Amino acid sequence: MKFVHVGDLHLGKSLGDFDLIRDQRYILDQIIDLAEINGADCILIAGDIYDKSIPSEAAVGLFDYFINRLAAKKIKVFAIPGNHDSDERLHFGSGLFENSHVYISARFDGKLHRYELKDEMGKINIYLMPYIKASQVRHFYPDEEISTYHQAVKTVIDHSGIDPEERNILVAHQFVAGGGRDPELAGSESPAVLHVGLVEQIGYDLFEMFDYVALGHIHTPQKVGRPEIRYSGSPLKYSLKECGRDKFLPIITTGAKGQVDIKLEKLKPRRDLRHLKGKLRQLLNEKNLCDTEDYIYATLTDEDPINDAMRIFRQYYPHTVRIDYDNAHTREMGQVDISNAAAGKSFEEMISEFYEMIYGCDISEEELAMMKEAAREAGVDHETS
Ligand SMILES: [Mn+2]
Repeated sequence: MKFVHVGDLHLGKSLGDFDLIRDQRYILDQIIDLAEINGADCILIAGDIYDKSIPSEAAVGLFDYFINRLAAKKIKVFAIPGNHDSDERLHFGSGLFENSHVYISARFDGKLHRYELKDEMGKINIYLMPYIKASQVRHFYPDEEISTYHQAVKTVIDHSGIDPEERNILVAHQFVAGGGRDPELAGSESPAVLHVGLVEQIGYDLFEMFDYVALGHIHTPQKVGRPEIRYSGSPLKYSLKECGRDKFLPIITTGAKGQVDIKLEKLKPRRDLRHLKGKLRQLLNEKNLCDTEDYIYATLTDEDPINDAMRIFRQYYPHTVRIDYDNAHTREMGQVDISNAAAGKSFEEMISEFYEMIYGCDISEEELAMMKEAAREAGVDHETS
């Protein structure tokens, strides 16, 4: 049987000022084409279907378009929500969709939902694990020892009656680490993922009984521990840090138990995201002006800030997302060690020093009072720090 694996679609997302909905439609069409060319029977969608828990009309319309096209081509859909999705909203209509072989397991009810498929070699089980938090699992298993995400996921797997002798596939949206190494982040995952990663970390050894694990959550395509446990990565570059890194669609072919072949098809975006670095004059030089329709992140090395740089740049590269500088001034700023900047300092000291560093003069009483008020509103407890 053949599967394609996607995740972290983040439908409705934008990049700087640019709405990506047309780029997303373009890449979904390409995914459908590749699925068809490769003779895929199913698509596994590993969460973060939408960028927001209340998705835009355009985002909902696009997902509707996607699953309709897949259903029309008789490609079965297996989908779960990620941490960006609303379980309840994604649950809507899912009972009816099953008539069209669109299986969305959106609500966590303590066990993995299992869907059974058949091919010439017998049955193959697809298990769907919606994004879960340890607290949700504790609710269903009050007597189990669950203090980590690893224990939470282990508890759910242990209670799902999985036969390790059968062919099993899992779709999940969690932070899985392999062989003592953290997965490589793309920078566009939500801040919660970046900071809570260690707490949420699940060892890949929990997935031994699965022939393939289709993961979502991390936006950089990569395997975790073994080739059959894999993050497809997001289909588009959603962070400026991803310039120069390609995106792939894994095509998975299953044979007998334990036999899995994985091929990676490169995805080609409607507009790439490129990083340009140099002096403004050089970057706008005619011979550099290729693929001007791409999304551009430019780092200018001019020593003096250029008035209206964005407006000038967009005349040549209309989809410039961001401009920053790398020159003597920014390097000097960069040498300030911010990791220790807050150590042992009061909020007032920290803000005053920062102000002086940026503006080269003392902060006024009035400005300091405003900063304190802003910190209080933001819930920063500066009395104790
Ligand atoms: Mn995501």
